[in-house]
Amino acid sequence: MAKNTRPSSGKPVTIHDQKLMRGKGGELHQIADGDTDVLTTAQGGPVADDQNTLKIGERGPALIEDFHFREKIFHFDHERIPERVVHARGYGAHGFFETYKSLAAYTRADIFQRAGERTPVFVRFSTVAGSKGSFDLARDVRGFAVKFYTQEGNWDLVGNNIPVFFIQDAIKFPDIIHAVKPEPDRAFPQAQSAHDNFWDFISLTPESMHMIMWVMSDRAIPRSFRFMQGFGVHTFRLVNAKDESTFVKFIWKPKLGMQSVVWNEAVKINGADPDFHRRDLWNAIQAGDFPEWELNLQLFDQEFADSFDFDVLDPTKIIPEEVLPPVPVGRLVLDRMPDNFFAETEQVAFMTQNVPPGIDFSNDPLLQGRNFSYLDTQLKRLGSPNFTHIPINAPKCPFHHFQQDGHMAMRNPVGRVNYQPNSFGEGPRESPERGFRSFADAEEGQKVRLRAESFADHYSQARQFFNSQTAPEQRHIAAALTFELSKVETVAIRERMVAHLLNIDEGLAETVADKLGMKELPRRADAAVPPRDDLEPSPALSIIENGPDSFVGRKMGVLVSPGADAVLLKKLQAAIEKEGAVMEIVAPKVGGVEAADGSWIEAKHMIDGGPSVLFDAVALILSEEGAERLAGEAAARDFVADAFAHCKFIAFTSGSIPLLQKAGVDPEADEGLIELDDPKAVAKFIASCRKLRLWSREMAVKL
Ligand code: HDE
Repeated sequence: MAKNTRPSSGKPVTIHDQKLMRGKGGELHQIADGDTDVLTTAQGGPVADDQNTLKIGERGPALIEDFHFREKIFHFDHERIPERVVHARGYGAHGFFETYKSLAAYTRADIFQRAGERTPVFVRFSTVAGSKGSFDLARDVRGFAVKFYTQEGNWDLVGNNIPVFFIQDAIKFPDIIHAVKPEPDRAFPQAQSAHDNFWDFISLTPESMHMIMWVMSDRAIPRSFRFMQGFGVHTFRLVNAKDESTFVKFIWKPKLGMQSVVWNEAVKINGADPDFHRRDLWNAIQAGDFPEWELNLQLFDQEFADSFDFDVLDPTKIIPEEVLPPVPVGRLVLDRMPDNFFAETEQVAFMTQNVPPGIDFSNDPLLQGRNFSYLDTQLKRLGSPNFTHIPINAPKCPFHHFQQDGHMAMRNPVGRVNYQPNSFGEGPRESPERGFRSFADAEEGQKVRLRAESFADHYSQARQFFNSQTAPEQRHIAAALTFELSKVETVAIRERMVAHLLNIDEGLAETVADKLGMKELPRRADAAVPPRDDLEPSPALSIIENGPDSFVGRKMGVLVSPGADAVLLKKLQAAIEKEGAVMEIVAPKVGGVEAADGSWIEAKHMIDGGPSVLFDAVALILSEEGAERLAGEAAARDFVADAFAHCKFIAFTSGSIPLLQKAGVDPEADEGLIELDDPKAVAKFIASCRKLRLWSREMAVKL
């Protein structure tokens, strides 16, 4: 029956066999048989009408017999799986790991035997506290989980961008996570640690103080995944063919160097582009700028471990790089986005217990607990013990076992024999030579629930971390603590926190107490062992000290107006591209502007949609008339004022001065403002941008 109907957009069309296609303007039009595949049900049956439910008469009730409708809605109703209980918001990419040289002396793991060998990997970055739909720039730890598809099975290095953790024993994990997540009665705040429950727990848990210093530092607001370090956190073991063990800590170092944003910027990015980190990774990989990290190992033996006051099994401690220099052993390159987010990034199942022969666990009580949790959680999320049948989780090496059946079994073993030993000579057999052998460490003792004395020092490394930061970084830590504690309503919690800070740095404690408006300092918290004040600062812990001195991989936002200087713009663009950076144009209208020479400048953003927080540096290429007009727009004034307040480098044409002035920025305020008045100025500007931020401005803007 032919019928007149009105699709959601476009003109009414007459639909016969429902072969419709959306045109460029969004309109639906009929297409001939053979142009595309025929739509089918999941059972493969061709579908004749996907627009109308089966009814009795045009205006009548729907029929339960409509199997296509029922299948479609049934499937839709079941599209969601439980989000991860932690690290729910994440973003993944494919790539490879390339081994630099054989590590056979330390490990028999196949992945580390041959120089130049490439192993496929899947990496998922994440935040911890927020739900799946939360924003990217939360102040939070970032997950850095790597699945290596090795020739001896999957190895999952499930790490974070911070090398220590809040707690020393896995039994406290539900508590810390309950405390940081939205409070259970009111269901807020989302993706924030700035609330009473979190700080209540922390203030009662001195072992978290080292981690707190990291989480309050700029590490917790990274510029993007591409500019973060990653850490395995725990001490692991490498075991060689002679069954000799070496302790190891894993560190990922980004080739582009580290970079973070400032808090005021993070808050604004979350509004302007909640997917800022996702988009950054997507854009970089799609543009062929493949992000890269080097895997570094800190290798040590028992004697070296015994030389410290702290325990290398304690995940709240680091071994400073200056004490034990990390050795680069390979590189990780991410070069392909998943074809489908759900199938790959959402369904990927990382598990700390996935280790190949030659890599083994230590007794770190957090790691031991994780080895239970990760398998358990996959069953809840993916709903079947056959989650390894999902392609993203399946090994890429040959595998043979007798596991069978269960929900969604797709790879049941074939043949008669599904057990061993068997006398039919069929099926796989264990291999004492090739198989995983646990390192035969000698263990004995009483069954106890005790925390070792060697885990008792909670403050010394927190102090060392703080002392290793540059002045701006220390200011950021103080500001973050003040902000977070200002959101805590219970005064006693604020005081307990300041009491802990007194054991870390008195100046820090005093600043925070003062900014919180405390009338007097609380009594210093009791420490289980006296904090040490003789630990050497570790410059490797500072982001700023280890700046890249390069603008490679960064993004420049250029604000243009009608009458802009197109020649200058081209010169700037060439210099940015030569530097290996990206330029995006912001204009009053997204359609672009006409330049002074009559050429057309295409824009990527309109000014309201392209605030300067999305860029690492900005340039204003405005005609005087254009600048005067933009000076009347709040979004344009914010563009300039924010770039200045966030200590970014700003280049400008003389015509742009009216906008600078209206935004409250003196064009001669400091060396971070560079007038593009002569041909050499472009090169000078790019050279300045390599410093990324002009931190000396920060005190003047009092952000
Ligand atoms: Fe996790 N963690 N975790 N964690 N973790 C999970 O596993 C857990 C810890 C980390 O992108 C869960 O598949 C316990 C430290 C990352 O899919 C769960 C303890 C470190 C990811 C789990 C910890 C991590 C997770 C939730 C305390 C850094 C995301 C979903 C002993 C070294 C992986 C899932 C991805 C995810 C348990 C502590 C890193 C519930 C019990 C320390 C990067 O199994």
